[in-house]
Amino acid sequence: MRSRWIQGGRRCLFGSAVLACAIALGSCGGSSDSSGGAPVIQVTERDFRIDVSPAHVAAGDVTLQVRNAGPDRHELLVIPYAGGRLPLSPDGLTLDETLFKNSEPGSLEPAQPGSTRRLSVRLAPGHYLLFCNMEGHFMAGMSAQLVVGP
Ligand SMILES: [Cu+2]
Repeated sequence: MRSRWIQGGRRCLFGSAVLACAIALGSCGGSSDSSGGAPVIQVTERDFRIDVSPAHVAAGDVTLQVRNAGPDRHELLVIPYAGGRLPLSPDGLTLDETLFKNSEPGSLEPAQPGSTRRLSVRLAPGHYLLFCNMEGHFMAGMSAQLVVGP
């Protein structure tokens, strides 16, 4: 399932395939944001996981459409991620946000279950981590990777 979405996202990057792809897959990441033409990535948060579709996108302006499927409140942070373990705060329940405060392309404050919000970010090529940093949520599994190509 996951590889099918990744393939679909890749096909959407090329010219005339965009329309066919959008029709075939509906919520394909190649579909354009009506306001600015940036590709839209569907991000679904729930207790306790995050799904990102597609998980690959071209560098540049990207719109994250973030749905909180609940049942808890969730926030979203986007940070560059080179892999490996991320440092915890002294409380032991969250990641230490002071370490990536200046490199964070974007974030959303906690939102109610059932809500859908949009976050516009400009992403350089690389790997990114999307996660919720409310107490215990990252450790419980609320993170997902997004790969941004050149
Ligand atoms: Cu959360």
